[in-house]
Amino acid sequence: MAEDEDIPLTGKVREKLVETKQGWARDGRLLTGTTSTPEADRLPPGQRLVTDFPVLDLGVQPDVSREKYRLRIEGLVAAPLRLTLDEFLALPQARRRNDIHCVTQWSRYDNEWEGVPVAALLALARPKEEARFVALTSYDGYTTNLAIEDFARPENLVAHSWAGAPLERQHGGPLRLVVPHLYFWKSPKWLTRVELLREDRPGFWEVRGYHNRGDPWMEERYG
Ligand SMILES: Nc1nc2c(c(=O)[nH]1)N[C@H]1C(S)=C(S)[C@@H](COP(=O)(O)O)O[C@H]1N2
Ligand SMILES: [Mo]
Repeated sequence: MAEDEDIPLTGKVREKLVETKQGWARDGRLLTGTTSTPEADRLPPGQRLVTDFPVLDLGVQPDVSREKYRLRIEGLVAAPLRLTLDEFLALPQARRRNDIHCVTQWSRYDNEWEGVPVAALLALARPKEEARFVALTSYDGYTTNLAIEDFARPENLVAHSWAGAPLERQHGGPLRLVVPHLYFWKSPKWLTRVELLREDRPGFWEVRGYHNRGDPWMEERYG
């Protein structure tokens, strides 16, 4: 870990909201007990479609200056990266369109993202063979974790735009991860650090009762 910039959870976290969601996890709320596949059902079990774009976070939307923003890829990599926003934007850009599924039951179809594929970032950083997991940290102190296979999927982007415009701060701008095959809590907003690890390191919601992987079609809401 790079201790110089460890990011604490900011003090104004909406404790009530966290307690409520943690309670739902404890009680297994929202579970339908059915499973499906993306091929069979575009909408995962227990989800309902929305057309607006809800905002969910811990209550703090960090305002990091564009000059100070860094995206770091470190840990078990041959070539650690520490990109400024300008350096990030100078990398080859890609577009993806996908659906997002939040564990609190809303899904939103056809989101258009632009950014840099995770696979391209990993090709630059060159993970060591023993790297099995990633721990992701954001500027609000939020953390989440992924197996490297889930992180490296070709559809995943570190996105800076949504629907043709710069990603709004409330949705994670300037940079957020988008991992559309898992519940949206696995897509951190204001992403700043990707740490490649040998051992898994559960993040904010994962230690509060959420599932470690979060496949919406398997209804992996809670652990
Ligand atoms: N940094 C950060 N990223 C986060 C969160 C958060 O609290 N902080 N919440 C997660 C959750 S639970 C969801 S559903 C989505 C919501 O993204 P949105 O606000 O753009 O809809 O962001 C995820 N990424
Ligand atoms: Mo969520």
